[in-house]
Amino acid sequence: MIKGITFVHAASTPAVYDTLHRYFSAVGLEPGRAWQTDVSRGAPLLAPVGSFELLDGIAHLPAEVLIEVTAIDDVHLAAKQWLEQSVAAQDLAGRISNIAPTTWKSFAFTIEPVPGVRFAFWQWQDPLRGKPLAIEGDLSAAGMRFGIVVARWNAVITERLLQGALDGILRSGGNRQDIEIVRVPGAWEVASAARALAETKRYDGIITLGCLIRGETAHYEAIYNEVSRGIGQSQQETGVPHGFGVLTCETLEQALNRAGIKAGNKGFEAAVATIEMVDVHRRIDAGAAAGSEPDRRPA
Ligand code: DLZ
Repeated sequence: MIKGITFVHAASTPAVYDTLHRYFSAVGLEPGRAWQTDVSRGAPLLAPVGSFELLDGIAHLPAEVLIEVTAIDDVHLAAKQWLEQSVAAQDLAGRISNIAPTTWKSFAFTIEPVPGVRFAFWQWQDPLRGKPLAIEGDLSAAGMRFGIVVARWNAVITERLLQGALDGILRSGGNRQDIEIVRVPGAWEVASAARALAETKRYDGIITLGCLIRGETAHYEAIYNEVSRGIGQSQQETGVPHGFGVLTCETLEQALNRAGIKAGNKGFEAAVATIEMVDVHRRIDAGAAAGSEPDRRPA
């Protein structure tokens, strides 16, 4: 399964690297996790959506890296101001173009933050073209804090769910120090601990993990109903997203299958759903705070 694509640019000198890094941060690309070895370093810069596109039959491209924007006038102004502050006046000529129509029903301008390294920013002419229709969360857990509640009952299963949840968070860019694990006796106690964690407001999302096996659990229905009701209620009343990773199975074999043996790992799935919901909440909140439509993705 393809997860992503990276367009890399090897800076010609350390100074060029630093300049480009400052430039891209200034125009709003989100810094990813930078890395450094004795001989090299890298600084990922993230955009909400990206693609690598093969082209044929195009006579002229403004640049090899095209960055789609909204409010191109503002971006142009910001880029111009950045250049004026960063480059000596006598070296400014030709470093930024005016906004002009392209061959693909758009407007674009180009900028060379470093001489010879050119980028184009562009925007569709038709403001409704590609209008995003749906709010959708990212699966990046970077900077998110999580509380995980895991039941000890049926530990052979729930420990696997926990490993799956940790795997989901860490592989999505989360940090170990941002994860609090709380162990409780059984599924019955999961909702109460989840609520206690959520009420502290120290966590962006809560992940609940447990395992009820019908054949081995007296009052299975009663326990299950209460667990799911309690977790749902905690989520609704605290406003903190709760991932639901409490298995309800007929047999131990079925539970094992859902804990990573055959049918995926429900702990992983609960963690990933929680990450997505934290981001969905953030996007909705950001839209409400700005008094405008939230950031949306093409449906
Ligand atoms: C008592 C009990 C039973 C019979 N079965 C399960 C189960 O399958 N899964 C689970 O997580 N917990 C079980 N428990 C324990 C209760 O959830 C609870 O921890 C105890 O009743 C103590 O309150």
